[in-house]
Amino acid sequence: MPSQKAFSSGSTLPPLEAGTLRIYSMRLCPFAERTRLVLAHKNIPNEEVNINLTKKPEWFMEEINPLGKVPALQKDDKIIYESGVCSDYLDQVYPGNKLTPDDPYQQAKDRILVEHFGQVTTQYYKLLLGKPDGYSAAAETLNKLLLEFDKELQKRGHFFGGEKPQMVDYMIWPWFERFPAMEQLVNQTFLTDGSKTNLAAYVNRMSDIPAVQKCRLPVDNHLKFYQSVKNGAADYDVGLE
Ligand SMILES: N[C@@H](CCC(=O)N[C@@H](CS)C(=O)NCC(=O)O)C(=O)O
Repeated sequence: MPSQKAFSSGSTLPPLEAGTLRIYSMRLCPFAERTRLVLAHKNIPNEEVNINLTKKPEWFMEEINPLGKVPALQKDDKIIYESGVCSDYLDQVYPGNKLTPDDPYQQAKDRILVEHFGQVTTQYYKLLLGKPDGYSAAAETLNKLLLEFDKELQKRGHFFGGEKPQMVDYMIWPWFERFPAMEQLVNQTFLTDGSKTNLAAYVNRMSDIPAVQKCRLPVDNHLKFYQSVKNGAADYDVGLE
Protein backbone atom coordinates (compact mmCIF):
# COMPACT_ATOMS: atom_id res chain seq x y z
CA MET A 1 0.00 0.00 0.00
CA PRO A 2 1.39 3.47 -0.86
CA SER A 3 2.32 5.71 2.05
CA GLN A 4 -0.54 7.59 3.69
CA LYS A 5 1.85 10.33 4.81
CA ALA A 6 0.86 13.83 3.79
CA PHE A 7 2.58 15.51 0.83
CA SER A 8 4.10 18.91 1.69
CA SER A 9 5.56 21.89 -0.12
CA GLY A 10 8.57 20.98 -2.19
CA SER A 11 7.11 17.58 -3.14
CA THR A 12 6.31 16.40 -6.65
CA LEU A 13 2.77 15.58 -7.78
CA PRO A 14 2.66 11.79 -7.98
CA PRO A 15 1.76 10.67 -11.52
CA LEU A 16 -1.80 9.47 -11.98
CA GLU A 17 -2.40 6.40 -14.11
CA ALA A 18 -5.05 6.63 -16.83
CA GLY A 19 -8.45 5.49 -15.56
CA THR A 20 -7.50 5.64 -11.86
CA LEU A 21 -9.73 7.68 -9.56
CA ARG A 22 -7.76 9.65 -6.98
CA ILE A 23 -8.97 11.47 -3.89
CA TYR A 24 -6.90 14.28 -2.43
CA SER A 25 -7.60 14.01 1.24
CA MET A 26 -6.26 14.64 4.73
CA ARG A 27 -6.69 11.69 7.05
CA LEU A 28 -8.26 13.69 9.87
CA CYS A 29 -10.46 15.97 7.76
CA PRO A 30 -14.21 15.48 8.30
CA PHE A 31 -15.07 16.98 4.89
CA ALA A 32 -12.73 14.56 3.12
CA GLU A 33 -14.24 11.76 5.19
CA ARG A 34 -17.66 12.55 3.72
CA THR A 35 -16.37 11.64 0.27
CA ARG A 36 -14.28 8.71 1.55
CA LEU A 37 -17.49 7.31 3.11
CA VAL A 38 -19.27 7.51 -0.24
CA LEU A 39 -16.31 5.82 -1.98
CA ALA A 40 -16.37 3.05 0.64
CA HIS A 41 -20.16 2.62 0.60
CA LYS A 42 -20.19 2.25 -3.17
CA ASN A 43 -17.01 0.15 -3.28
CA ILE A 44 -15.39 2.48 -5.77
CA PRO A 45 -11.71 1.66 -6.34
CA ASN A 46 -9.56 4.73 -5.68
CA GLU A 47 -6.18 5.87 -4.50
CA GLU A 48 -5.62 8.41 -1.78
CA VAL A 49 -3.12 11.27 -1.76
CA ASN A 50 -2.97 13.09 1.56
CA ILE A 51 -2.11 16.75 1.78
CA ASN A 52 -0.28 18.69 4.48
CA LEU A 53 -2.68 21.62 4.80
CA THR A 54 -0.23 23.87 6.64
CA LYS A 55 2.62 23.41 4.17
CA LYS A 56 0.63 22.67 1.02
CA PRO A 57 2.45 21.29 -1.98
CA GLU A 58 2.72 24.02 -4.62
CA TRP A 59 1.11 21.69 -7.17
CA PHE A 60 -2.01 21.27 -5.05
CA MET A 61 -3.33 24.81 -5.59
CA GLU A 62 -1.75 25.25 -9.01
CA GLU A 63 -3.02 22.04 -10.57
CA ILE A 64 -5.76 20.53 -8.38
CA ASN A 65 -7.82 22.92 -6.27
CA PRO A 66 -7.28 26.68 -6.42
CA LEU A 67 -9.22 26.94 -3.12
CA GLY A 68 -6.51 24.83 -1.47
CA LYS A 69 -9.00 22.56 0.31
CA VAL A 70 -9.56 18.83 0.55
CA PRO A 71 -11.33 16.77 -0.62
CA ALA A 72 -10.78 16.88 -4.37
CA LEU A 73 -11.24 14.12 -6.92
CA GLN A 74 -9.27 13.51 -10.09
CA LYS A 75 -9.69 11.03 -12.90
CA ASP A 76 -8.05 11.46 -16.30
CA ASP A 77 -8.71 15.08 -17.30
CA LYS A 78 -11.52 15.64 -14.76
CA ILE A 79 -10.91 17.42 -11.45
CA ILE A 80 -13.63 18.42 -8.97
CA TYR A 81 -13.65 19.60 -5.35
CA GLU A 82 -15.98 20.50 -2.45
CA SER A 83 -17.13 17.54 -0.36
CA GLY A 84 -20.85 17.80 -1.23
CA VAL A 85 -20.14 18.18 -4.94
CA CYS A 86 -17.65 15.27 -4.96
CA SER A 87 -20.04 13.02 -3.04
CA ASP A 88 -23.05 13.79 -5.27
CA TYR A 89 -20.91 13.34 -8.38
CA LEU A 90 -19.79 9.88 -7.25
CA ASP A 91 -23.37 8.88 -6.50
CA GLN A 92 -24.45 9.93 -9.98
CA VAL A 93 -21.54 8.49 -11.94
CA TYR A 94 -21.07 5.17 -10.15
CA PRO A 95 -24.20 3.04 -10.23
CA GLY A 96 -25.17 0.70 -7.42
CA ASN A 97 -25.69 1.30 -3.70
CA LYS A 98 -27.45 4.57 -4.48
CA LEU A 99 -27.27 7.06 -1.63
CA THR A 100 -29.56 9.83 -2.83
CA PRO A 101 -33.34 9.34 -2.57
CA ASP A 102 -35.26 9.40 -5.87
CA ASP A 103 -37.96 11.67 -4.52
CA PRO A 104 -36.91 15.31 -5.18
CA TYR A 105 -38.82 16.49 -2.10
CA GLN A 106 -36.94 14.06 0.14
CA GLN A 107 -33.68 15.09 -1.53
CA ALA A 108 -34.50 18.70 -0.74
CA LYS A 109 -35.35 17.89 2.90
CA ASP A 110 -32.03 16.04 3.25
CA ARG A 111 -30.08 18.93 1.77
CA ILE A 112 -31.79 21.31 4.20
CA LEU A 113 -30.73 19.07 7.07
CA VAL A 114 -27.11 19.07 5.90
CA GLU A 115 -27.24 22.84 5.50
CA HIS A 116 -28.66 23.16 9.03
CA PHE A 117 -25.86 20.92 10.29
CA GLY A 118 -23.49 23.67 9.17
CA GLN A 119 -24.54 25.47 12.37
CA VAL A 120 -23.17 22.53 14.35
CA THR A 121 -19.85 22.63 12.53
CA THR A 122 -19.58 26.39 13.12
CA GLN A 123 -19.75 25.83 16.89
CA TYR A 124 -17.45 22.84 16.55
CA TYR A 125 -14.73 24.98 14.97
CA LYS A 126 -15.18 27.65 17.64
CA LEU A 127 -14.19 24.93 20.10
CA LEU A 128 -11.30 23.67 18.01
CA LEU A 129 -9.87 27.04 17.06
CA GLY A 130 -11.13 29.29 19.87
CA LYS A 131 -9.87 30.10 23.35
CA PRO A 132 -11.00 28.27 26.53
CA ASP A 133 -13.08 31.25 27.73
CA GLY A 134 -15.41 30.68 24.78
CA TYR A 135 -15.82 26.91 25.25
CA SER A 136 -18.90 26.84 27.45
CA ALA A 137 -20.91 29.27 25.26
CA ALA A 138 -20.06 27.30 22.10
CA ALA A 139 -20.83 24.01 23.85
CA GLU A 140 -24.21 25.34 25.03
CA THR A 141 -25.20 26.41 21.51
CA LEU A 142 -23.93 23.13 20.11
CA ASN A 143 -25.98 21.13 22.60
CA LYS A 144 -29.16 23.07 21.76
CA LEU A 145 -28.60 22.29 18.09
CA LEU A 146 -27.94 18.62 18.80
CA LEU A 147 -31.24 18.41 20.68
CA GLU A 148 -32.98 19.60 17.50
CA PHE A 149 -31.21 16.87 15.51
CA ASP A 150 -32.17 14.34 18.16
CA LYS A 151 -35.86 15.23 17.68
CA GLU A 152 -35.53 15.19 13.90
CA LEU A 153 -33.97 11.72 14.01
CA GLN A 154 -36.95 10.44 15.99
CA LYS A 155 -39.19 11.49 13.09
CA ARG A 156 -36.94 9.98 10.43
CA GLY A 157 -36.21 6.51 11.78
CA HIS A 158 -33.02 4.63 12.61
CA PHE A 159 -30.93 6.87 10.37
CA PHE A 160 -31.43 10.39 9.03
CA GLY A 161 -31.94 8.64 5.68
CA GLY A 162 -34.70 6.45 7.18
CA GLU A 163 -34.14 2.73 7.65
CA LYS A 164 -30.66 2.71 6.11
CA PRO A 165 -27.87 5.27 5.89
CA GLN A 166 -28.19 7.63 2.96
CA MET A 167 -26.11 10.54 1.67
CA VAL A 168 -27.47 12.77 4.44
CA ASP A 169 -25.96 10.43 7.05
CA TYR A 170 -22.53 10.35 5.43
CA MET A 171 -22.53 14.15 5.17
CA ILE A 172 -22.93 14.62 8.92
CA TRP A 173 -21.39 11.46 10.40
CA PRO A 174 -17.73 12.62 10.45
CA TRP A 175 -18.49 15.10 13.26
CA PHE A 176 -20.29 12.45 15.31
CA GLU A 177 -17.18 10.30 15.01
CA ARG A 178 -15.15 13.18 16.44
CA PHE A 179 -17.42 14.21 19.35
CA PRO A 180 -15.70 11.92 21.87
CA ALA A 181 -12.34 13.51 21.03
CA MET A 182 -13.83 17.01 21.20
CA GLU A 183 -15.44 16.24 24.57
CA GLN A 184 -12.03 15.38 25.96
CA LEU A 185 -10.27 18.28 24.28
CA VAL A 186 -12.50 21.01 25.71
CA ASN A 187 -13.83 19.15 28.73
CA GLN A 188 -17.50 19.49 27.76
CA THR A 189 -20.22 16.91 27.11
CA PHE A 190 -22.19 16.57 23.91
CA LEU A 191 -23.49 13.09 23.36
CA THR A 192 -22.53 11.62 26.73
CA ASP A 193 -24.79 13.91 28.80
CA GLY A 194 -27.74 11.51 28.54
CA SER A 195 -30.12 14.05 27.00
CA LYS A 196 -29.90 12.92 23.37
CA THR A 197 -30.93 9.30 23.49
CA ASN A 198 -31.84 9.07 19.79
CA LEU A 199 -28.48 10.43 18.69
CA ALA A 200 -26.65 8.16 21.14
CA ALA A 201 -28.40 5.14 19.58
CA TYR A 202 -27.64 6.55 16.12
CA VAL A 203 -23.92 6.64 16.89
CA ASN A 204 -24.07 2.97 17.86
CA ARG A 205 -25.95 2.05 14.69
CA MET A 206 -23.65 4.02 12.43
CA SER A 207 -20.64 2.40 14.09
CA ASP A 208 -21.81 -0.96 12.69
CA ILE A 209 -21.97 0.30 9.10
CA PRO A 210 -19.10 -1.14 7.00
CA ALA A 211 -18.23 2.19 5.29
CA VAL A 212 -18.01 3.87 8.69
CA GLN A 213 -15.79 1.10 10.03
CA LYS A 214 -13.53 1.36 6.99
CA CYS A 215 -13.11 5.14 7.17
CA ARG A 216 -13.00 5.86 10.88
CA LEU A 217 -9.88 6.64 12.90
CA PRO A 218 -9.48 5.95 16.62
CA VAL A 219 -10.62 8.66 19.06
CA ASP A 220 -7.05 8.92 20.27
CA ASN A 221 -5.84 9.91 16.77
CA HIS A 222 -8.48 12.65 16.55
CA LEU A 223 -7.61 13.90 20.03
CA LYS A 224 -3.87 13.98 19.32
CA PHE A 225 -4.55 15.77 16.05
CA TYR A 226 -6.70 18.39 17.81
CA GLN A 227 -4.06 18.87 20.48
CA SER A 228 -1.48 19.41 17.75
CA VAL A 229 -3.78 22.01 16.14
CA LYS A 230 -4.17 23.78 19.50
CA ASN A 231 -0.38 23.78 19.86
CA GLY A 232 -0.02 25.48 16.49
CA ALA A 233 1.70 22.54 14.75
CA ALA A 234 -0.98 20.36 13.16
CA ASP A 235 0.25 16.76 12.85
CA TYR A 236 -1.33 15.39 9.69
CA ASP A 237 0.48 12.04 10.06
CA VAL A 238 -0.81 11.31 13.55
CA GLY A 239 -1.12 7.56 14.16
CA LEU A 240 1.15 6.60 11.25
CA GLU A 241 4.47 4.79 11.73
N1 LIG B 1 -16.41 23.52 1.85
C1 LIG B 1 -15.32 22.58 1.81
C2 LIG B 1 -14.57 22.61 3.12
C3 LIG B 1 -13.38 21.69 3.13
C4 LIG B 1 -12.36 22.10 4.19
O1 LIG B 1 -12.47 23.15 4.84
N2 LIG B 1 -11.32 21.27 4.34
C5 LIG B 1 -10.25 21.66 5.21
C6 LIG B 1 -9.65 20.48 5.96
S1 LIG B 1 -10.75 19.75 7.13
C7 LIG B 1 -9.14 22.25 4.36
O2 LIG B 1 -8.85 21.75 3.30
N3 LIG B 1 -8.50 23.30 4.85
C8 LIG B 1 -7.39 23.90 4.19
C9 LIG B 1 -7.59 25.35 3.94
O3 LIG B 1 -8.70 25.86 4.16
O4 LIG B 1 -6.62 26.01 3.56
C10 LIG B 1 -15.85 21.18 1.51
O5 LIG B 1 -17.01 20.90 1.86
O6 LIG B 1 -15.12 20.40 0.89
